[in-house]
Amino acid sequence: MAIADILHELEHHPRPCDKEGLKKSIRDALIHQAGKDPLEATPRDWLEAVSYAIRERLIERRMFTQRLFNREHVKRVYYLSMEYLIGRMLINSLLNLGFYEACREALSEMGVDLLGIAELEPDAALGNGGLGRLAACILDSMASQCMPGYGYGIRYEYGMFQQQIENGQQIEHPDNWLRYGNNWEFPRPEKIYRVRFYGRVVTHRDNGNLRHHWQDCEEVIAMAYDHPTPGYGNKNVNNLRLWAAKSTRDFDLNYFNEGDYIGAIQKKAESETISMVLYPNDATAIGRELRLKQEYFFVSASIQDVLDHHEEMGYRITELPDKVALQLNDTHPAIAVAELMRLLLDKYQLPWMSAWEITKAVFGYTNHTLLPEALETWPVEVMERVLPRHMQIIYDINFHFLNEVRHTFPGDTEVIKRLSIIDEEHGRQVRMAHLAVVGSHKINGVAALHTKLLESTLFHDFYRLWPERFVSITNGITPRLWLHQANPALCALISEHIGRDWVMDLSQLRALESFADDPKCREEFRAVKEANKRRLADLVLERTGIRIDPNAMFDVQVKRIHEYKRQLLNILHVIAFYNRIRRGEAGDQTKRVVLFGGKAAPSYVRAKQVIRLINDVADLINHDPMVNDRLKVVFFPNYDVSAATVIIPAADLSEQISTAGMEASGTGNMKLALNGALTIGTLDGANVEIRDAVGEENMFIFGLTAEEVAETRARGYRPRECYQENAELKEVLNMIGSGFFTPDDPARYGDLVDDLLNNDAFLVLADFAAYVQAQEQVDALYTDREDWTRRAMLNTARMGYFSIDRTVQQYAEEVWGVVPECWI
Ligand code: 26W
Repeated sequence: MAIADILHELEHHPRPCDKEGLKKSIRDALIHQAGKDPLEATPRDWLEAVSYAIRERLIERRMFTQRLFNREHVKRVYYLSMEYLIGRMLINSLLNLGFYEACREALSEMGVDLLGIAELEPDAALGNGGLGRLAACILDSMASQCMPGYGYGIRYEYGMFQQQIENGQQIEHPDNWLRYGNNWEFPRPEKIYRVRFYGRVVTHRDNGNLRHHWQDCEEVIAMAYDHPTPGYGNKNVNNLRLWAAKSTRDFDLNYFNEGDYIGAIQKKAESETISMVLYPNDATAIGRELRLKQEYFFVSASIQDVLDHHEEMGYRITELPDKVALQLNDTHPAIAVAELMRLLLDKYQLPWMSAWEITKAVFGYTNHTLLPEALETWPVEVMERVLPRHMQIIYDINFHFLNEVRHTFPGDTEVIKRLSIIDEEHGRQVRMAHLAVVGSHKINGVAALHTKLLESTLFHDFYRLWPERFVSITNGITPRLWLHQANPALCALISEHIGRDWVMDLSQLRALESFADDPKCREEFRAVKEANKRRLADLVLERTGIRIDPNAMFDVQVKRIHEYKRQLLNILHVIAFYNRIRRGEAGDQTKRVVLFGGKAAPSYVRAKQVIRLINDVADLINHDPMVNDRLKVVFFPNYDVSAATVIIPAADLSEQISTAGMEASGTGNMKLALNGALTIGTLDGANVEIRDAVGEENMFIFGLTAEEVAETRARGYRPRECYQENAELKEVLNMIGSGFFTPDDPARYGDLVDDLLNNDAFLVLADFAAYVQAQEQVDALYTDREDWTRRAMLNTARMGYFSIDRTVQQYAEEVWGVVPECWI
């Protein structure tokens, strides 16, 4: 009876969401949670109080959502991802919940500025780049569309490092984001699972069946932290569950009893390092044992949690595929295939074939990269030592799989070698991508071109074997963050013309097309862009001390620093443009600000060198009186989600210039085009589909296609010929190589220039001439501000397809088989 009363109370008297209700909650939280006298409260205390007030409302709705899903016995999807690049929570939660205005006024009446305190919140930067941000956009979309979707990941104590630029060079600082605590999370000390490592497998026969016992292991406890994730414009609140590593009590007792007190404490600390830090590598596999332990740690806890819930709901284990879909965000969680098999075989004692059919039916695998150095493999020796039972299972999976291959391709021994989960050629390695493909019923690329390349190159043999498993699901971005939140001025303008429904149905933006021909609307659109540019100019001044002119064209390349993304090509053009200015050949009066932002992996020497080169070039150009503000170069330090929300709405030109065939999709390209930037880009990743959507005439496409890149390489590419043939390129490379930008250290970029002339693995020189030509077209168009604005508006109007909601609907229909379940 008492419980029923509580439920009744919760249902009929939830926390009020009007201004007065919020005010009371904030005041109470300030005093009773933060423990602060309002007379002495600092802005950070107010931030703490507001987040408490909001989370009370989030958790109530979370409970209703969960009860609804349980009552309706829905099928659920669990998204397994090592990374979630979320950013700040406060404004996003308020906007999604619809409390923004009420909260702003409530605070304002207490003398507090909402946007001011929101700035104090640290970014949750539990991801590297595209893959982690995609996971965060997918969570927002699942909640907004009432999908029974759950995120699982790791609660890293330290997220993506903070980048500082010192003397032009990147310095990394630890990201201690939990320093002031985290009010958005609910620790669940009772939600704990044991995760085992090492040990050995003992086999015995039981009624003729082989049984396996994994014993003498080291154990770590995974403890859950829940992060309620509100949908937009509904009452749905989903959950992101992140696991933190804690040492076990058994573990403590064993070691303490041996009398080695200090040693015991040390071991305890070691076991807790599993969730300590995010590896900051975005495109090179990390061969460290700790990384494998991170991967298994969160996968094991998540799958135990999923199966526990399945049992609690009273379902049979054979019903798993009717109730559960598990999505692998790249291969990082691919060990999940072996872990589920282990539980089905050793715990539930299912026969091999039923266990395998269940496993394949629940998993889907998304590939995010073709780069060979990013493909994860683990030495068999390491896998055997860290996860001995899983290694046995992988061998068994491989045995059954290769029999199927032999059946399909009789007598073809080469195909066996190529397809085997074990790579025998490079010192016996487990290929995690092969495990993921073999264990999944659907495999998807993240853009049309990327999927085509998966089918024709990386996974070609798998494609021949199982063409029906391959699907293409082009990435998307959440309009809630990347338009509604990041660009309030443009939102207001859009909604004035076409209403507000575009936030949940981005295809409605198409109705803006006709406004592009209206001079008054163009004027308004331009005014919005100019205001956003002023906002960015202020931030650039604050962060770098560089003054930029909001009337200049803002040319933006923001993304991780990687050779294939070719920030180098951009800076080569900057230098060529600078030379034209010096010679009085730069033609019209277009002013440009070229802004770079992005982090280099700490061990990626060449990427760090590129950052330094950009800063060296910037330093010289920005101080050359001859340039006289025609050109400014900015390296924006510590590019993160929060910086992106200011930079992207202010961009005129979006640089998407990767070597064709190497960028799986890109999502920054979508954010920039949606916010009315014109793209200069290669036909790579989703750029191809962006071209189809916005029209080739509203973009600047240049350079070799993926096919031409492959041909050029096959023919034997000789970059030095490009240098010999192009006087402008020659001048630029000579300047860098001879120390024009670094007179105190003229040899600094000698090796970089040598590498461009002799190797140039990313075809920078091959695309240089075409890129410079495309940039001339950019300059020419920018002088016609009316036509530029018209095309910018058409970009915004035609980007609806790239909503993450469309992406998630495709996953739901083509991979997961889940349907929305909404309460009002
Ligand atoms: C194991 C080390 C490691 C870590 C992360 C290797 C590879 C990765 C990711 C696959 C890198 C990544 O973020 N990939 C990006 O994923 C985005 C979302 O699908 C795409 O838009 C980008 O094109 C792709 O580079």
